[in-house]
Amino acid sequence: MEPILLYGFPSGSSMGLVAALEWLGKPYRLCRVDMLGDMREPSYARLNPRHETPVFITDKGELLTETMAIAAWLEARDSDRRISFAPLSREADRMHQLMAFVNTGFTGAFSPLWAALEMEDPDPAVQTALRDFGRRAVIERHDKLEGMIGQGPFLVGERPSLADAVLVGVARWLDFHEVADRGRWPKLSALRERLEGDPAVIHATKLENGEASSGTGALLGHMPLDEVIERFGV
Ligand SMILES: N[C@@H](CCC(=O)N[C@@H](CS)C(=O)NCC(=O)O)C(=O)O
Repeated sequence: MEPILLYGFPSGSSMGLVAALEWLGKPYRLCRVDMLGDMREPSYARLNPRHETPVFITDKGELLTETMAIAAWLEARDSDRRISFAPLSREADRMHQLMAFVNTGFTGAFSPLWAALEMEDPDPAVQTALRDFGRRAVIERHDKLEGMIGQGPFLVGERPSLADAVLVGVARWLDFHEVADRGRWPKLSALRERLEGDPAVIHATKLENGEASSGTGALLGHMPLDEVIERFGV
């Protein structure tokens, strides 16, 4: 069977993995998950007890969660090196380094901002403190990432890789939370612009928004969440 990626909307980090599947060019299926609704239902725990996206169903029908584990699965099967680099190469090391940075500190810096936004019965003082702490953390992590970006057009090498895929879904949260003008980080801003204009990212964003997009043809279609839970849930 073809692997299936469950990606979340609105504004999920998993949008970048959809783009990575397009760049990879091998047949895949998708399942679109409403993070504010279906993902919170008890039945979703059969796919991921932490109630998070992304979730991946491998070609053997096995469940795999965590962005870094899914990226590693794709990398191991990227025989044509479309989204990764030769094992043991300097580029592969650098790609792993950047992916780890983005998936940990960079992504985590937004947590207080999400917590402030999603508070059910907000205490204004706590909300303000969370926003302030979150803004400072996001700006600090952006400063650090700006310092890590080289002179090339993408995070590593001359074409988008898994590192760019892990970044692209998260980087837009800067604008969503109105933390700062993206132009404050010129290299990161140029990279984001390049990625946002990439056909695979445009395809992934359209799907996330509920619009039709066939992409390059590797996407074989969407599966309803109920069916995925029924067939692959534990
Ligand atoms: N460590 C996980 C984190 C995944 C994660 O936090 N996903 C977010 C969406 S981007 C989520 O599902 N959050 C739960 C929620 O929104 O309630 C990974 O890297 O895959």
